[in-house]
Amino acid sequence: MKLDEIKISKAIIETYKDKLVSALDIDVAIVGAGPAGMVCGYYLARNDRRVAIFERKLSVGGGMWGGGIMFNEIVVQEAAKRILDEFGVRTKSYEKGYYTADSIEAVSTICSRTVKAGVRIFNLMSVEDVMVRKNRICGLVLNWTAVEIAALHVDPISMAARFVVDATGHAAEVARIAEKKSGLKLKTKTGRTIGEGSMWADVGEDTIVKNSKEVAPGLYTCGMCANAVLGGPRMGPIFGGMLLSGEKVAKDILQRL
Ligand code: 48F
Repeated sequence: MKLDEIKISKAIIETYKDKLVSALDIDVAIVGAGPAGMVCGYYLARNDRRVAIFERKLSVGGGMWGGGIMFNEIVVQEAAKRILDEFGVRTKSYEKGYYTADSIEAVSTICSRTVKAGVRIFNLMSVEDVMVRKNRICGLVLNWTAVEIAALHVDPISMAARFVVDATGHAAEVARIAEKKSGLKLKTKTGRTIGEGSMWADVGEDTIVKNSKEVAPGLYTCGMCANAVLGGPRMGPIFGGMLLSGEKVAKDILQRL
């Protein structure tokens, strides 16, 4: 059989078009395919919810690939090891309560299991705005990252979701957009994003799970974003809190769907 370039092109365009159209009205839209966003999506999809993740970059994985200072190993604590076990990421015991994992294995395995659970991940797409109806976040406004980088004057498209999860890491981009543009008061001490504090792994890891919650009607914080929005220390290359946060947000949303 001779291969036909036009057929190859049509196959990509038509299949992608169907995938994108089917993600325009779903249960949960997650912004950011870092570890927290992917784990959150995995648990939702495992429970048959319709989930999509929109990721700005070409690659998924956020800050996990680089371990600490580009030494590609991550650390997880006892409380979160069971999540890596569930995904099939191999760990090594370092000292009592401290486990390491190869960050390349961790990202690739979490991503693979997340996609196979049914989550559609759209890379190269940036979230530039939210949709708000009746004082509730109910969707996202999307554009190609290439458009964003080139600062082209090209209008975005919109999608609807019953819940939106901000898993954009330190930047807390969706919560900041909501704060600036939606007129909604965030459920924080000040009604606004508080910002993250200096490194303190022990407190940060604990706080992040508590801070993973609904911060405006329809909008949840997840992963590092939770401490950036509600206030809490950063924690560096220990990733248990990210995994536990993703799991918690998924559980909370499942109770409401
Ligand atoms: O930063 P990231 O890995 O967030 P996380 O899952 O994990 C945090 C850790 O990596 C690390 C840490 C551990 O102690 O503190 O920083 O909370 O992943 C966030 C992803 O969101 C994407 C970004 O490219 C990254 O892959 N992202 C950020 N803003 C947008 C976005 C946006 N507006 N639209 C789409 N994707």
